[in-house]
Amino acid sequence: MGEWKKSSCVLCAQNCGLEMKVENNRIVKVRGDQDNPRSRGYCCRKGLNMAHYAHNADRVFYPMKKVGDGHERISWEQAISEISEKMLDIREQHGPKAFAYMGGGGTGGQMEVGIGLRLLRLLGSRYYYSSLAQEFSNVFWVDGRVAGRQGLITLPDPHRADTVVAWGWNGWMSHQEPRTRELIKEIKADPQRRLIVIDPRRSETAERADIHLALRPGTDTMLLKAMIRLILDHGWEDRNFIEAHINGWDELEPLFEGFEARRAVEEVCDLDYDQVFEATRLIAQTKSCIHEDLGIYMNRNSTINCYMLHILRAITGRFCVEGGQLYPAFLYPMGSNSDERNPKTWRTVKHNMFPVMGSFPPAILPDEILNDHPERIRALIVSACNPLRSYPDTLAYEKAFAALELSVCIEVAYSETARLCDYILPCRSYMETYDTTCFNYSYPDLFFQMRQPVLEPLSEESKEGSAIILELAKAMGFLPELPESLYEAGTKGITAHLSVISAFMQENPQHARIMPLILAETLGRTLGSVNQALIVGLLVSSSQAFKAGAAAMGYPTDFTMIETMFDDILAHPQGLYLSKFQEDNFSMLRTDDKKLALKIEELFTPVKRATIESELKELEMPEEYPLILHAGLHVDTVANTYLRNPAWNRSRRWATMLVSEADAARLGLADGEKARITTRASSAEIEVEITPRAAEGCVYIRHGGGLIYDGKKYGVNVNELVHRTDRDEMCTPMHRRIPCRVEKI
Ligand SMILES: Nc1nc2c(c(=O)[nH]1)N[C@H]1C(S)=C(S)[C@@H](COP(=O)(O)OP(=O)(O)OC[C@H]3O[C@@H](n4cnc5c(=O)[nH]c(N)nc54)[C@H](O)[C@@H]3O)O[C@H]1N2
Ligand SMILES: Nc1nc2c(c(=O)[nH]1)N[C@H]1C(S)=C(S)[C@@H](COP(=O)(O)OP(=O)(O)OC[C@H]3O[C@@H](n4cnc5c(=O)[nH]c(N)nc54)[C@H](O)[C@@H]3O)O[C@H]1N2
Ligand code: SF4
Ligand SMILES: [Mo]
Repeated sequence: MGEWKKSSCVLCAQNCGLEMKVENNRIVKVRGDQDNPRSRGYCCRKGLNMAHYAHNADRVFYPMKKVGDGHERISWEQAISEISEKMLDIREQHGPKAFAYMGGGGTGGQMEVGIGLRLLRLLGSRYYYSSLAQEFSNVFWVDGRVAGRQGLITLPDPHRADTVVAWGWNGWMSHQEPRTRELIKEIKADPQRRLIVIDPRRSETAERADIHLALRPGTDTMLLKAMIRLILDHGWEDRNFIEAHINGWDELEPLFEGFEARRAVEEVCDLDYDQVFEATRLIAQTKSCIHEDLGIYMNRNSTINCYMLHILRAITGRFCVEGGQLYPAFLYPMGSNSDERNPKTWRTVKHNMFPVMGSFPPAILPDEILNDHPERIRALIVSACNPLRSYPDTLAYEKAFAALELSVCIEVAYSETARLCDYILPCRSYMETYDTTCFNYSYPDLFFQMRQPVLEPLSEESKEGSAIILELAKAMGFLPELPESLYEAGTKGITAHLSVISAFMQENPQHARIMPLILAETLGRTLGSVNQALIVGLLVSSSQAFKAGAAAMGYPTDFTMIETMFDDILAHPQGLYLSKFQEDNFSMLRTDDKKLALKIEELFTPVKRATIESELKELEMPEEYPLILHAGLHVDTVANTYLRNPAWNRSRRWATMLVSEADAARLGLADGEKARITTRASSAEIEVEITPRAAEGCVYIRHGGGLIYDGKKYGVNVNELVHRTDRDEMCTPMHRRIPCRVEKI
């Protein structure tokens, strides 16, 4: 009984290939898919628990409208007409700046966000908020400067490296690389390869390291400066690489002049100098790569730390080379280019904040709603994210949602966010749709997987997220009446359809802006899936580099390429390689001279100013809040907020706060007892877990707690403990350094 179907995991950005056994439209078994060429059978316990995502008591099955404290079922006609009327009304009265769109994509699928952003632009707004801007703004901003354009992100290539540095990254638990646990095991087994972990605590990854630099929390800036100084002092830099590929090195070098590396390492970072020396030598003199993650991104000095990480890689010649740091090939970029130096770039009305890679930071959204500026945000569409648990300062978010004139949530679940929204629109889950993500990074090969549905929609009333956006756009009059020929063309195949559409667009150039809507409406109807039509659109609008690489893989070079490729995609539910980029990795750069533009003048002063003395002073914790709360470990008992049913962790101890033995002794806390934690935002009672996994001076609460499942709340929502002012200059919340105090109850 039952049928095994190929799919992929949607619970983190690795999107491992999965096979699922389906009986009576229920997922009953899951295993890693050996045929997926990227993940090759790899799968973690989250993926194995996919049934909890697809089937659970919180699924929403029909449109709902808020009435009193709850929601009532309404029809699609009522939902779409009321929402679109209200939106047009708000635009009429307050103008386009009143609108924001949030999320729309994530680790499961991203076809909705393309069309969602189109709708936002048609409304006249650019206020897009997403999770990317609470983790990556700093690094994406630096990446944009170095590569000449935002949207060009760069990533390490650890599978082909001999020395892998995990810097503020707990890969054993969080993955974030293909087949991470296999990677770590392979390094361990190979005497030629090394894993260096830079993390204040003995994480699950640190436990498996050849070298663990357990630095004092928040002292990465000093360690980076020291490493760069050591490299220059010992002539370990790659002068040929610097000459050929770095722009502005002469002005950068003085930033590190006279820096006392040994003193910084010993007095600020609390590290052993010889160990740091050896780690630095390995980074400089072996085929090394560095994977930094939230320990850096959501922490103090994130922008200059990301900057110095790039400097470190560049001077050791590890950029754009195999096993180093690569600009990955892509079919579509993760975000757009938004340069804050351009006066046309939108800013927020309250904080005058700019977007990075097209996305505004969620940490300031409550303030952008809760103010009396005539152009404040009044209407919000939220989709595929759960700000009431994922974004900082839940209490501020609750107030902000209550102040909105219109809130719409496109969801599969009656989430904490959906509960506060005026309208909930039910979408099909990622197990019921065709979709894809841009996360399958590598260079030069471009892997692509269009996930295919493994389940029939659990509710006949649910729609693809992208189809819901299309409905709203149509109801607001953004789609003109289209000739019947456009609808009919698709029945003769994709090639025929594209040629009819292209003729139509030539005659009607004024419709260029709504091209994705036209494709979604017409080809989407023929294919029976808006997402599929949008994927065809991505292939059409792909870059020359992608197309040249596809031709090299044997795809036809004429206009039949798209249909041939799409057929191939459909025939490979396990995913396939679509393109092999032909030029070297430096060709991905968008700087005029194709060099790394490492000279970022705005960062010179902050880098110079970070001295041993200034850092020692700034590292001191306020008297009232002497401890550091690490607000949100991404360990294997959390899958962001996707797995709502706590049953998936039944046998595990997950709703605790990790405390070191030394701190527990000082505070008089025993394992298993409840303690009170207090921050600037709020306070909570939580069970103490005494563990060697906690660094002294820090306490840790796992991310994704406080979900209300089937009417009951489980665990502590760590974002209630984060104040929205706990953020940096890019408005990234400092979730890895929230000042707190802990008391025995
Ligand atoms: N199992 C599981 N995996 C996940 C997720 C999940 O929910 N569950 N979520 C996914 C998502 S969206 C993301 S973004 C990733 C996040 O993946 P990670 O970034 O690996 O996750 P964290 O748990 O934040 O680990 C950060 C590490 O930084 C360390 N750290 C804290 N302070 C400092 C410091 O001052 N300096 C340094 N050098 N290190 C420090 C912490 O001790 C911790 O071990 O995980 C992804 N994978
Ligand atoms: N304090 C603190 N906060 C954090 C973090 C932290 O470490 N500490 N980590 C942050 C990080 S790194 C990230 S990436 C964010 C993630 O935060 P979010 O971007 O909010 O992502 P998820 O928590 O995964 O929420 C996904 C939502 O999408 C819904 N959903 C599932 N399938 C579908 C679908 O097919 N369509 C639609 N429309 N919706 C669907 C789910 O029910 C869920 O409500 O959280 C961040 N928040
Ligand atoms: S590593 Fe990520 S994508 Fe792979 S099975 Fe685990 S949660 Fe899913
Ligand atoms: Mo994330």
